[in-house]
Amino acid sequence: MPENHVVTISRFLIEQERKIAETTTGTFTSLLSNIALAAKVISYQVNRAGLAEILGETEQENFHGERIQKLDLFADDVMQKALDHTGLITCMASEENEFFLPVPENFPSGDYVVIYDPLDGSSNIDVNVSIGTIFSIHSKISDSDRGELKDCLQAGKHQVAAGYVLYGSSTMLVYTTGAGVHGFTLDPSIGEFVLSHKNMRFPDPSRRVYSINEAHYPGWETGQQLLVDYLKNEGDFSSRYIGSLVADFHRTLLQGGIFMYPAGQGAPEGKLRLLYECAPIAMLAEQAGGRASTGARDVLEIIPHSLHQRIPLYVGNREFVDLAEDFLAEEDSAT
Ligand code: AHM
Ligand code: MG
Repeated sequence: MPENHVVTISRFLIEQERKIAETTTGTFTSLLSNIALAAKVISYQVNRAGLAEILGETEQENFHGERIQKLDLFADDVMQKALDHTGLITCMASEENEFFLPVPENFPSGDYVVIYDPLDGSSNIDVNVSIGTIFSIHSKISDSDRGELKDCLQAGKHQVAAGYVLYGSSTMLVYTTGAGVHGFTLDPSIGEFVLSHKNMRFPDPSRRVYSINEAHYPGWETGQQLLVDYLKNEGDFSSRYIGSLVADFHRTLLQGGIFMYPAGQGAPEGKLRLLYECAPIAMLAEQAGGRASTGARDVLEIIPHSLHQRIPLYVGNREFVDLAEDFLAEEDSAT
């Protein structure tokens, strides 16, 4: 018999919160609901990007020296406005901003810190390839009413929640609060995120897929080169690479495998940002039975030294991440 009810994200959040806390305050539910609202607004604009003159670059450069895409700017603004007035957070940090953002004085302040990459994979916007939003939530640790830098610079293992929104053939919101990973698909007919993937886990690694930008092969350390040589020659792996972290990670989570963005020539620390990209993805991976490493240590253990710190990333099925570490360590000890 067909199910005659849908489980919306709001309902699921309330039920989850009830299970965890004896006296539920609804604070956390409200925070994630605001992020879900921002996701819907961004999704709508992403879907009509070709029609709405919102494709392409602005005249502005960000502090990384990159031309800001119009949709980047839009998504950043939507995230900020969805969160700043809620009274739930003390400050935010966005990949698009050099400094952290204290909640404006005209709004009440709360106990959480939200860190986000408003639109990851910007280079894919204009060619209609999947992009995403990534978020990470911490409890504040300073006494300051409007947050301090140290509230943002916490190790990933202290995240209280993390997730992403994938703007793909459908829009999905996937999150964890430390009790499994759950995925919701946006049903455009009712404008709600509906539970579609409960308790997501990396599958058995029978499907062996590696995901990496292999054009950087000549600039990699020998251990990294040997690892990829092994995966394709002896490991019997296939390869997939979209160039959008959210989409590449989502596929890896659903189908198994390993995603890698190593250090290399021109990117000695790797490309991906610890706070906005790697730490939230690492929490999701661990909650789904996998793991995330820099190639030498667990991503969730790293205490950030700065907001825009970059690290190498290896994430996916536990055994494949362990294997990558072995290759990199072997080469390290040989040199
Ligand atoms: P961005 O934050 O500027 O969009 O860059 C991050 C993106 C990731 O989504 C993706 O994994 C990576 O850059 C792809 O980089 P490359 O084009 O070097 O393969
Ligand atoms: Mg990014």
